[in-house]
Amino acid sequence: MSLEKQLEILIGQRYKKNIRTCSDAQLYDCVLQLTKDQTKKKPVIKGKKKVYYISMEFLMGKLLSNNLINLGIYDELAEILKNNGRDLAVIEEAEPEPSLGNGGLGRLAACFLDSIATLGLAGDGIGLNYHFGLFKQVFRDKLQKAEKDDWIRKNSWLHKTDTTFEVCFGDKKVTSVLYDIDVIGYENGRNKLHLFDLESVDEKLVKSGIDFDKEKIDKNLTLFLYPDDSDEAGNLLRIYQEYFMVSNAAQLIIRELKENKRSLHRMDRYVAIQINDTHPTLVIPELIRILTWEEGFTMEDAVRVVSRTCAYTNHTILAEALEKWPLAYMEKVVPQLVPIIKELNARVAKKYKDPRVQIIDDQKRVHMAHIDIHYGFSVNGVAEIHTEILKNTELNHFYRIYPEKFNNKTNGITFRRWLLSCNRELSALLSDTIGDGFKKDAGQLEKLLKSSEDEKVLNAIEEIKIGKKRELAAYIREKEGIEIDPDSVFDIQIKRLHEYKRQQMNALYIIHKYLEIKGGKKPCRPVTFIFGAKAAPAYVIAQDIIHLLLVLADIVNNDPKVSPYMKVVMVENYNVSYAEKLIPACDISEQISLASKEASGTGNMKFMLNGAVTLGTSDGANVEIHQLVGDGNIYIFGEKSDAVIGHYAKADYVSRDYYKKSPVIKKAVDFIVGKQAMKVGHRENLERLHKELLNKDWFMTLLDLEDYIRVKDRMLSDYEDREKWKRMMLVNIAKAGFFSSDRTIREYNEDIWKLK
Ligand code: 26Q
Repeated sequence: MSLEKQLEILIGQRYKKNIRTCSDAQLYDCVLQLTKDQTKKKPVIKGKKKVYYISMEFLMGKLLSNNLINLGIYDELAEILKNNGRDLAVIEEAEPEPSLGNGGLGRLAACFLDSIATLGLAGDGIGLNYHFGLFKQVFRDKLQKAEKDDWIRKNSWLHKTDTTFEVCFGDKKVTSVLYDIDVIGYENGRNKLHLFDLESVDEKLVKSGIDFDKEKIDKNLTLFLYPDDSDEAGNLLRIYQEYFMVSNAAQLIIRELKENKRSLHRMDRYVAIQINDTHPTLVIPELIRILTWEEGFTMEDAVRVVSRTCAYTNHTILAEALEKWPLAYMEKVVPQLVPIIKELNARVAKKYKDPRVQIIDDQKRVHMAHIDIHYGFSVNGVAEIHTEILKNTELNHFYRIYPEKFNNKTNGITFRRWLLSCNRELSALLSDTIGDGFKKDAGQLEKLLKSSEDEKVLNAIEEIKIGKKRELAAYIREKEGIEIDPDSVFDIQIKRLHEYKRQQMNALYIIHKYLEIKGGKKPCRPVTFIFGAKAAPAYVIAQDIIHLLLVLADIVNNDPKVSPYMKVVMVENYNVSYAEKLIPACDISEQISLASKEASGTGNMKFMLNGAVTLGTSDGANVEIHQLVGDGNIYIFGEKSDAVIGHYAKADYVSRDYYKKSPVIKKAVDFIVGKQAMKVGHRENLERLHKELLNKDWFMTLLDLEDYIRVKDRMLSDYEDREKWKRMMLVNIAKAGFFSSDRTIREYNEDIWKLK
């Protein structure tokens, strides 16, 4: 039966209407069902060995387009809808975005699931089904407010299974329910994302905003994702969540092994467990507990086989973000794991005297990463420079013990979402120019280099960019109520708000430009500065930086002398769906973290793939982008990571010195507490931020500010050399193939999982 007929039948049965007459929501509902029916026809990927990717976060984004593309029916369905006067892009808007991640780490997990299935590898994700996910961001009075994000619908990609497990905590026992989402490989079979939920969860516990009763673990455990990206203090609920996830994971994995009649003694032959940052670390002691207590293993045997099964990925160098929990918390939440953890600690202590490698430190805190490194077989960083820093500084004392465990796996992104789906125009141009091969083998994008002098191709790339900028301008007009000029340069910084990512440095550049224009120095072309960022609700300075950006938007956009030359937009509730609209429209990709602090970054790769040029520091994957495109196709500025690490070691960075020395810096910084800003902003937030920049500036904003201004100005003037710029766009697209997550996953499989 044709796809069209199937859809007509569904709409008729459910709504007694047809494709033309049903509402957008009804059409979405039936297209969702149709896609799920098609998915069921795909075989579940099987293999002798399977990887379980355990993660507290899976930032999947909307699934409709991606699934249709991977099923190979996107074009057909789009055509059917079009012939009936409907638009697939409009229908897609009806899909809520599952908000099950904070940022990079969660989005990476989603890209990895796509690539694992696409490569035909047997591999499932395991995580939690947070009812309200990460908070929804709204701006009130130029401040971020957090609201609950009620994303779950009656009909969705979630499939409720009949799998349930018991999970025991120190003071209570709860029951889990498993929901599955199918993960479809591109022209391949399917795997599963397993999301565990709490049977007794109670949504009514949420009062206003995101406040809820933190004590009632048996009702609140899966209500929210911990709204943190790397430096806030943890709490008990987080440990309850972590153990709930890994206890379910361990039970599921062991059940599947037994179903397949595999010997648990050789678990490592059939299973690889990838631990996504330290959050799922407790799976190690939990598996050891089950094997020794319930399966009759000796401690020796259990430790050996679990250590050969588990592998750990580190995603951050920020010392304050490494999880260490008081042993007392463990005693309360998971007393059954405490003897195991103590035994693991004792074994380490017997062999190694260095206090820096102990699992339990002298303040009785349990270091999660240390469990992973001692009792896993692989430790990987997520970009070359990141792995080098781990080996040479942060984890050097471990590297000396286990050099063979350390390896690098530079991050990647799925091209299905970040090119084929979000930029169909560019994707079509590439097909016309270099053939379809790049869709399965991203390395083939390099073929585009042959066209680097071809006017037709270069102009087509530029035209596509202009089209995407127009689309974004229309979207921003509708969503944010701000008019932006598609002919201006689009300069975009979108990522979680964190001081080390230095949105505040970009803000200082904006102030500097504003003051220049006020002083009569007009830029040759207007610039639109676009930001998107959520800040952890408890992260005070991050909230202040958001406030500053909203204050600047108000001042700049409402100044008739300046606004023809520049605009500032801080988009509300930045998420994956917004990223899919912003990234194809970008000219300048802001990747300006303090060197050594951004483990990799993945937005940088998405921008490059869509023809934006990077303005960045020598940090994370920027370093590899630089190596690939060469000096002439990227703008690098700022101190290098060695120098920065040196500043920390010598404690010799004094931000006030930079402020005193440079009138440009001083003027920009003082604008934050000047009359104009105070008039439209809040004194408390602005003064606190000003003080922070002058007295602390832990992430060295002022260190790189002058160089940033210099290089960004050069970049803007180069933008006027359209021939040069178009070639830069082309080279960036052509060289982006390396950053396909298919390549990353192939490496994980060859070096770590060894599935086939
Ligand atoms: C820690 C303790 C308690 C509660 C929560 C947390 C927590 C939560 C989220 C710690 C870290 C995260 C998220 C980290 C993250 O997103 N890291 C990013 O990972 C990307 C994928 O590898 C990299 O590209 C980014 O550079 C890195 O910042």
